[in-house]
Amino acid sequence: MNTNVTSNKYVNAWIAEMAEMVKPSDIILIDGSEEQAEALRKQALASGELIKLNEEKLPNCYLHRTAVNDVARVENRTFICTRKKEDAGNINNWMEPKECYAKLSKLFAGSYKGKPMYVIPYSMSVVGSDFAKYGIELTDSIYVVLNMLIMTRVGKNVLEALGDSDNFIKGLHACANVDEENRYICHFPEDNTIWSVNSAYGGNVLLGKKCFALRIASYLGRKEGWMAEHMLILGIENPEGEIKYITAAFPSACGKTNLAMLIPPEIYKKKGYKTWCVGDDIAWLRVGKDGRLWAVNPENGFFGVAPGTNEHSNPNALHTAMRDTIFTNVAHNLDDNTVWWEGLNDNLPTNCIDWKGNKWDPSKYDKKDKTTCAAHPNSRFTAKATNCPCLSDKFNDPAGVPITAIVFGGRRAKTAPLVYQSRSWQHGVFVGSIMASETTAAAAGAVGVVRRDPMAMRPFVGYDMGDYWQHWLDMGKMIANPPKIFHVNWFRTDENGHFIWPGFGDNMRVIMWILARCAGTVDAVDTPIGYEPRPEDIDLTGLDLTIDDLKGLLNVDRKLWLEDCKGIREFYKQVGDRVPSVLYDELADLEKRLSE
Ligand code: OXD
Ligand code: MN
Repeated sequence: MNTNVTSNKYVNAWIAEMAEMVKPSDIILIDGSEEQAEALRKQALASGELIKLNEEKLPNCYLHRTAVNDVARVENRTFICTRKKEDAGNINNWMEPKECYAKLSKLFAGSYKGKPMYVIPYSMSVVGSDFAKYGIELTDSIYVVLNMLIMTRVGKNVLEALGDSDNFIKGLHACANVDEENRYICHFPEDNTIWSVNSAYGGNVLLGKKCFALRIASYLGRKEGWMAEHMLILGIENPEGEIKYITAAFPSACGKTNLAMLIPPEIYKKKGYKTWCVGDDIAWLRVGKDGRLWAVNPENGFFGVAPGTNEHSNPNALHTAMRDTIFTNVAHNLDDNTVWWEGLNDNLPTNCIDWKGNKWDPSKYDKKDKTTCAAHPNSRFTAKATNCPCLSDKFNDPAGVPITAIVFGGRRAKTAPLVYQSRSWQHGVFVGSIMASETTAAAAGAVGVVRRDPMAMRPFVGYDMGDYWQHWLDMGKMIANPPKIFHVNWFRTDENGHFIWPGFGDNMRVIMWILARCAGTVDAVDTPIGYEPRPEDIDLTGLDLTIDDLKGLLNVDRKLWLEDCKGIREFYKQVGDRVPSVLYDELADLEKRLSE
């Protein structure tokens, strides 16, 4: 078998070594051409791996179903394998690298038997740009190849840009038996290596995304003086044509994709405001020569959650996914060979196959019982960024976009107000470090379980969390003109457990205050937790909300906050002895202000 499929000796030697272990029938280089992609799609259709959807209604769209035991990221089986345990930190799972390689080698051994090895050269960010980092993923799955072709920039030009360098991320993936008990997603940041075995679900196997662009990249960012963050990037254009960009970090399932593609409410649309999506999940950030922080979205597509996406919540995402898309684990509407998911519309399909591949009976569907869903709650669309109607024209700009504000957020029923501004970069880092989200019992009025998710990066930091916070603090010193840092919470509930704030496009009203603060054109109220808007400074025109409702949304309940501080202290202790002391100082200051 010819293992010399590239002209780079390091790449070829590594492919040969991996092929020796996984024993493929053949080795195929993915060149990024449409002809090759089309041939692979045909093959996947023939094997049943993909189902072709209605060409008129959903041109070039396909449906795929994963194994029923393989539908989401698996944090308990995700490992950071640094030589020293303390470098992975207390929040990550750790395995000693040699032990991990040995253990996984057994699972990989012979796992490609009868199948070719696909070699995917890909770039995160625009090929050749200052931000760009290259990876090669080896996989036995056509589904992975076709998803990577959408999610990253794939092709021979990546190999040309890599040249004869050994500076690339080596990703090895095998579906193997999709065995849950032997599923491992392992990262070796000191070796530029990712090994993923026994899964075929996107977040575990599209190695450019969470594995590389967040876990490995966060490690590289610390070493090289930049940042890899779990953030959307959004541009707001004012009637004069000036565009300000913000990034926002929310935990998974808190509406990042919706905010990234938001449509302005009428009051702003009429005035001529527009919004532009640069990214919906990941931002890489570097200090520019001008002393500002610049961001790119290193991805090339969206791997969005389908359920809940509809004409109201996110029309832009819906339109993006109407062509050239791979749907995973959604329902298959046999009447017109299209797709359906809970929350798409109220027309429950009567002739439909559910995500498990079984006939679905809509009369048995119970909204409160996820097991009766036609589409899996974590079903996805993999869609091209360039099909997004509101894609920013800076999407492919190698320089990225300058960031005016960084927004953190979570899902809190009572504690966090609608919005507040941090007092400084250091205080902003503190605000990010104490981020938390509650499990969604909120709808029933009960307060959910709080999960601390600093900077929305809990599952994605490729090293010790305390070191990560120190890196944020250090970056602040490198940025002459840093973005201002804010915190938002769209999810406050009333005494009946109903959301008070309308959310979705109306979140722009809050962003407008954030931008006004950054421009220095609006005052604020100094509260124990930070600066809050004066209620009259958030435009409520056209909303069914009063100034009193807004006062409620902005209220800081000192007792609840002091209680929360105890949880923060607990969490800091869990993170361990690398928590920067200035964050403890910030916590003490906060407690003092709350007690005054
Ligand atoms: C996530 C995702 O889980 O983006 O955060 O898929
Ligand atoms: Mn995400």
